[in-house]
Formats: sequence, structure tokens, C-alpha cells
Amino acid sequence: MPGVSFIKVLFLYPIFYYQNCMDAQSGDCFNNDWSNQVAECAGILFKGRFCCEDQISLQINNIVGLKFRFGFTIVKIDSWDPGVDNIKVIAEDEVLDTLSFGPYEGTSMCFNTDYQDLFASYSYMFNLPQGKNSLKITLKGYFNEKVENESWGAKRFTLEMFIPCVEFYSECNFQGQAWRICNGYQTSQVRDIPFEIKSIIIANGIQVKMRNPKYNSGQTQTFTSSQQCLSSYQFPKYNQNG
Ligand SMILES: *[C@@H]1O[C@H](CO)[C@@H](O)[C@H](O)[C@H]1NC(C)=O
Ligand SMILES: [Ca+2]
Ligand SMILES: [Ca+2]
Repeated sequence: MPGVSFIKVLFLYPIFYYQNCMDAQSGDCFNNDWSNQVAECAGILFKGRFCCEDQISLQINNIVGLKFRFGFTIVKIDSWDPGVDNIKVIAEDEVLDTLSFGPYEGTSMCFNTDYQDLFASYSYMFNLPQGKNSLKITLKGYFNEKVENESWGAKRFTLEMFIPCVEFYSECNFQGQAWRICNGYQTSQVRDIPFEIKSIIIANGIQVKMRNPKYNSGQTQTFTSSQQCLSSYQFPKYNQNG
């Protein structure tokens, strides 16, 4: 029988794909995800302070999924004018929300003592179109005064996958023809992939099992992370008419 004897995908659900700057004094607040600026309010570290038209983004490559949930905590500092000053939450090109607060919302915790400060958590479900294997999330501010008067920050960034996929490629490094299996969309056990598999995107928490009598002594091979180049493990080309 030509081609892969079988491929079986086990999806765990949901997948906690990413988190950053979760706790009051998390060391990873100082990594360069989103921004290398870090500030503190009432003993709590966050990425900031930002003002004016600052925006911060996370670009994730080699990610395949159809439904995600993005969460974060906004840090509102000092004198925001409601309806004027705001932060937009953007996934790819879609604005998921526009956040606005007043100057006296919250309690006086840091920086200008005349104006109150606030930590507030949000999360958003969104879909990524079929065929995309990268994701950009952006927080984009608009503030018309300087950072001493009004500013913002963010922390507790999380990204969960609600419909994860596995994507197989005909070339190394996730290039060439692509073929994907998504959780709940197709059978998790398939017998034919229409090309020789050279690389696979597999998120943490997903297991891909493959077996072919001619390879690995016919033993089932289990992959639990992305495979950049399966040069030593080439499947025979799938013959469409075979
Ligand atoms: C900052 O706030 C002060 C005091 O309310 C105000 O006089 C000043 O104009 C503000 N700065 C800017 C750039 O708007
Ligand atoms: Ca304040
Ligand atoms: Ca303002």
C-alpha cells in the first residue's frame, strides 16, 4: 500500500499556547515580547508605560488553529478622558474591542496621586482564517496628553487555542504544499496525505502518531512538537491513483 499507513492526531483541549508577565514580579515581564519597557504600579510589574500613539504587538509564526482566545490585563494610569483616550485590541486586522476609562476610575495606586489607577482583565475569542499559519495581536493606544498625565500598560498575556490544527508540509521548514487536520473538523485518523511529508507544525499538547511498515521498523512514531525537516524519515510519495 503506497503512502503513509496511518496518521492519528490526538488533540488535548484547550491548549494553553502562550503566557507572559503573569505574576506581580514575573521575570519574563523583562523579556522582549510585546515591548522591552517595564514599569511598576503598587508593586506590580507590567509592560509600559505607554502614551500617545504607542502600540505593542506579538507576532507568532508557525501557528495553526481556527479558534483562539486572547486574554490580558490592562493597566489604566491617571487621567484618561473617556471617549477620547482609548486602546484598541486587534487580532490580525480585526478590531476586537476599544477600551476607554475615566480619570477617576479605580483607586490611587501609583504615579499622579490626583488621578486613580486600575487593573482590568479582558479576554476575546476570535477566528483565524483557514490557510493562515501566523498570527499578529496588537494593542494600539490613542492618547492626546503626555505620559506624565495619562498612560497605560498591560500584563498577564495569554493565548489559548480552542480549535487547534496540525499542518503537514511537502518541504522542510513548513514550506511547499500544505495539508491540515483541525480538531473536530475531520476524522483524526487518515490514511493518505497527498504528498511526501517533510515538516509538520505541532503545538505543545498535541500528539501526532504515524506508522508505515517500511519505516522505523514498522513501529508507530509519535511526535509531540513541530518537526522542521523529516529528512531521515521520508514517507513514500502518495500516489493519487495508487
Ligand atoms: C497635563 O496636565 C496638566 C494639569 O492638568 C495640564 O495643565 C497640561 O496641559 C497637561 N498636559 C498636556 C500635554 O495636555
Ligand atoms: Ca495615579
Ligand atoms: Ca487625554
